[in-house]
Order: sequence, then C-alpha cells, then structure tokens
Amino acid sequence: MNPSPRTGQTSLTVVANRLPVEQSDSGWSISPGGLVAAVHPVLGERGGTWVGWDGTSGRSAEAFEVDGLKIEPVGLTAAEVEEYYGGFSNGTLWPLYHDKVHPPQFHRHWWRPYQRVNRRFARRTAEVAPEGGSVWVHDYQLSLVPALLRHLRPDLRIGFFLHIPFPPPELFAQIPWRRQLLTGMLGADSIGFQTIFGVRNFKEVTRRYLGARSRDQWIEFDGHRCAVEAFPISIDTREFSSTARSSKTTKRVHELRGQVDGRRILLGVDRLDYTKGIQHRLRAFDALLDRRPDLTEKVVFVQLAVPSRENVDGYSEMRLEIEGLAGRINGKHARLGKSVVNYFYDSLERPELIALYRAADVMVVTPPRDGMNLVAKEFVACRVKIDGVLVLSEFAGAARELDRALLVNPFDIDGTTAALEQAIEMPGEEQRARMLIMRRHLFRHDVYRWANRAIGAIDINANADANAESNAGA
Ligand code: ADQ
Repeated sequence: MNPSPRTGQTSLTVVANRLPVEQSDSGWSISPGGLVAAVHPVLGERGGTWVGWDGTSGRSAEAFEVDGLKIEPVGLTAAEVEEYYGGFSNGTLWPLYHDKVHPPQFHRHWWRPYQRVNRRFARRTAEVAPEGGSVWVHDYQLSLVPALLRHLRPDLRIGFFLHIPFPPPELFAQIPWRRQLLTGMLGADSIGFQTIFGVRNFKEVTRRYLGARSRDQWIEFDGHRCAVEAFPISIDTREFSSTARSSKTTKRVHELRGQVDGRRILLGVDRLDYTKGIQHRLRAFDALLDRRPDLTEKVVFVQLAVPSRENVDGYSEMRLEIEGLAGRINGKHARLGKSVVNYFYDSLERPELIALYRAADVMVVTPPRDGMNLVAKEFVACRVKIDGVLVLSEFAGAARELDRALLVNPFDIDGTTAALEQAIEMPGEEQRARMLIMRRHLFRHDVYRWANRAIGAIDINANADANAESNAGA
C-alpha cells in the first residue's frame, strides 16, 4: 500500500486519452478544463499521476511534472492517431454510442490499433501506479484498459468513467467486438455512467452477451464484482458564478449588448460535432422567422463553434452544411447591416465565454444525443441575475437535472420553434422561478461532488470486492 502522508488515502492515477497540459514558449502548463479542475485538488491532496497522450504524433515518452502533477505521456504514431483515435474511437464508437446520429463504420484495421494502444496505456499505467493505489480510467477511447490493467496489476483499485452515453442493447449489439469491449470495462471495480439509462443499458448487454449476473448496483462476471452507478458530471459552479458576477465581466456584458442594438440574443456554444444539433436549432430558428417576421429586427442568433476533429470523416462536411445553413438563413431574413445569424468558428477564452453566457437572453442547446452537456450547466451558473431561459434537448444527460429548462425534442422542428418563441417571450417572473431552481441544483451538485463520489466509489467498491461474499444475482 502507498498511503498519502497527509490523508492516509492511496494515491490516484488518472488515465485519459489526453493529458491535461499544453505547451507554450514558457514550457508546459495545466490546460483549463472541467476534468482536470475537478481532479487536481484530489491529486494534490493524495499525490497523483496522469497518464495520457499529448496530442501530437511521435513516441515521446519522457515523464515530467507540472504544478506538482506527475505527467506520464503515452506516445502514438501518426497511423495510430488516424486508426485508434480518428478511426475506432471517433469513427466507430462515438457515432454508435450517440444513437447512430451519424453512420458508424466497422473496420478491422481500426480495431487492431485500438487494442494495441489500449495495451500501451495499460502497460504504462502498470509501470507507474504505486502499489495498492487507485486508478481512474476515462472514456470510450480506453474501454479495454481496466481488464488489461487488472491482469497486469491485481493489487490496484480500478475505476472507469464513461463521459458519453452508453447505447441501447440493439445498437451496441452491432459492434463485432462487443464482448471484448464489455469484458474490458468489467475489469474495473467501479464503472460510472452519466445517467441511469447508461447503467441500465450496460447491465442489459452484459447479461445478454456475457451471461453476467447483476443485482442492485453490482455486476458479477468471471469471479469479479463490479459496481455500476450513475455519477452525473458537473462544473465548478462557484467559479463560473463568481467570474460572471465580477465587474470586468459586467463591463463586457454591456459592451456585447451594445453591439447588438438591444436585440435579444439567442446563443449556441458547442464543439463543432454532429451530436450537438447545431443544424436542428438553426432550422427551428429559420422556421420561427418565417412564421414571425416581426421578430427579424428584434432577435439575433449567435452561434459559436469550436473547431473539432477536423480530420475525422464527416466533420468537414458537417461544417460546410452548418455554414451553408447560416448563410441561407441570413440570405432570407437579414436586413442591411443586420444579420440574424452571427456564426463564429472559433474557440473563446473562458472570461469572454462567461460574458456571452451573461449577455444572452436564451441559451439554445439541442443535441440529438449527448452524455451530459456542460454548456447548459455553465449558462445556468453564469445567470447571476437569476434570469434568462434555457432551451434544452431532452436527449442531453443534463435534461435529467435541469428539468426547469424548456425541454425539446430537436428532431421536432415545430416543437423546437414553439419553444424558441416561448423562450423569447417568457415573462421575467417565470424566468426567475425556473432559473432559481436550476441554480440551486447546480450549487449543490458541482464537479467536486461528482469527483468525490466517483473516486470514493473506486475505493469503497474495491474493498467490497475483497471482503464481500459473492452473492450478486443470488
Ligand atoms: P464534449 O462533448 O466535448 O464532452 P460538452 O459537455 O459539450 O463536452 O462541453 C464542451 C466544453 O467546451 C464546455 O466546457 C464549453 O465551455 C467548451 N466550449 C464549447 N464551445 C466553446 C467555444 N466556442 N469556445 C470556448 N469553449 C467552448 C464530453 C461529452 C459531454 C460531457 C462531457 C463531460 O460529449 O456530453 O458533458 O464530455 O463529461
């Protein structure tokens, strides 16, 4: 065992596809982001290591340290980036797990590099994790790591967290390598999903395709017990809220509002991905202006899209489609000097994003499928005046918690159009009542609570496995 000198808890090793660091002229620094922000305090307290890929191709594998965090890079060749990352992870699993909103491709020449890279991650982790330590593996790119790691290092406590949805059995069934993916994940002591639907789907497929037995939160397979639970991820609510409240942000909000001549701002903020439903919301907005031409001079749709996976199949076509759609809507409804859609293909700095969240009147989040969707939560956290309206897809994990949003089915253009109209015209009192409830929820359920619950489950369930009688399914 390797207890931390301060807490007596074992050290934590995080394993994720990407390292939480970025390089500039002045060297490496921790890159801002939800996962690293949530895990950093725990890593600081318990002592920790992060195993991951640095985003480049090449086989650099020298360990280094940033802000007290040990970094263990896993190198990938250019071919592996294409086949393991762009191919099996993002061309097979990503679209399939998101209900096939884009057709997945099944290629054996992607599966083999996926296995090889998963083995490399497992080996690297096995080399660096302290004896008896806890390891937390993240996401669909590394589904095989838990079982590989358990085989190499049976002394470790292993957790796995899936950030994206786990699909219904009839979709999962299509994967030629479904048994290997399931046995890979079941090597963990604890698996976390974003919602209870992920838990249910996973239990069902392990029963059907592995004959695993499950009871309550336990799945038993091959003499090993694994806990499966929903841990909805969240954000640093206090940090978003206090930045939104600052005088600097307030000044910027006034500037932004001045730039749109008092028009109401509908806002979309997404990674440019087909799971985010940017086209769905633009079509609904177009239909709204068709039906209510009087709104043309009163509203503007601001859509920010962060460049993402530009080398993966389907992404550049989708970008062209969205840009064409934005252009057509402007062509139809804009007046001289007044476009109705302002589209930006860019990533914003956090303070500017927060100012936009505050400046907007209506946040429009319409993914046809999304594990959680942090943008919806960030918007709510930034509404320090307890106003504004969230229009949210019922197919985002966040809809389970943010149920005072106007929930929409993004495939239903008429329904989404009606929700946009309702949002634009919602009285202040109703905005306040809805927003208050959602903000209260987010202050109680922030990312620190998420990390504590998920990491706590790894420790507790590993102990349970060692001590408990094997009675699952009895
Ligand atoms: P994503 O799909 O990448 O991740 P999402 O929840 O949509 O994550 O969050 C995107 C993040 O990027 C947000 O923090 C947002 O602020 C930021 N962002 C988006 N557009 C931006 C822009 N133009 N400029 C700057 N920042 C921008 C996966 C799953 C999600 C799940 C997360 C976390 O697909 O469902 O919520 O992991 O588990």
